[in-house]
Amino acid sequence: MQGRTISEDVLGDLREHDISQLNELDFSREMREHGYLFLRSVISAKHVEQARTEVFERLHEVGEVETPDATGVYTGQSHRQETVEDLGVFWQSVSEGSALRNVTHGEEIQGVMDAFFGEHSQSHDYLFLRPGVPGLSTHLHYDKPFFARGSDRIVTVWTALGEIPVRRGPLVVVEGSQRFDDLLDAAYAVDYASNDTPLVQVMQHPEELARDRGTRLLTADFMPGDVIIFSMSLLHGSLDNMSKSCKIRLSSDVRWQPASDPVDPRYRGPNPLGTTGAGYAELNGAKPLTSPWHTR
Ligand SMILES: O=C(O)CCC(=O)C(=O)O
Repeated sequence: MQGRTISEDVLGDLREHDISQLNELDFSREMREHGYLFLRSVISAKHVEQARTEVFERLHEVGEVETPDATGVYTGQSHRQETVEDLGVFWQSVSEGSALRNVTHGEEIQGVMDAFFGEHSQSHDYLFLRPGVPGLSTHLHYDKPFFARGSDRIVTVWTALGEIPVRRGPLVVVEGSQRFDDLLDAAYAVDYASNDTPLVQVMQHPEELARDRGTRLLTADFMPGDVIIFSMSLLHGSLDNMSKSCKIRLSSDVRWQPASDPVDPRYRGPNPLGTTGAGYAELNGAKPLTSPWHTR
């Protein structure tokens, strides 16, 4: 993680449930005690394959993946800057592909989220699609208060768009971090209205943080269509993508909330503004893919 091997003693497995157990789960207890709910096989493998193919076809057009299919092998180069007129418009069109939306906003996830909230739920239209190239990872951070301006019942839904074994840099959560009041207070104190770029990431190395707080970093070998629903108050990030075959790790994350709560208008509508007002152009995915240690 962030270039360092994590010792086995601070790594743990996410508690997992199968989608068939949905009706027996006590969602509020799971969220209170663990801050997340990890569900296997929420989205059918066929739908995930269709979404992967759709995304990687678009990345193939701009020279970033080797083949126009679901494989997702990074070429080590990009012609995106020269090929597309507007990077934000390009990324919005990739993020709004119908097969992708069928996974991230379709009936399968809608049913799970309605059950989770015990009432009709709705999602942000704005979608974070993350093609993680080898060598890259996401630093630890809380999603609160970033997305919590509309509803305080909002959660993140993170979906594995393909196999994401531990070597390929899946999501990591810090066990018990929904009770780290000092870090949560610091996250709340971030001034998003300021002109300075706010520091939302926790810069201490994840292994040291886990040791200092007597806790563990939890992850899993994710399979296509596995979903983790987590609280805005759970510290999370990802492992580094260490794929030797240059496979891109593809995932999405979208915020969901009860439909009866107000929705933050920045993330809704046909052309959502996003956090800064730049729409899809503000996302990391909108930048041409580059890897710090591409070796092919
Ligand atoms: O997938 C990742 O690397 C990070 C995901 C994340 O930060 C989120 O879902 O809020």
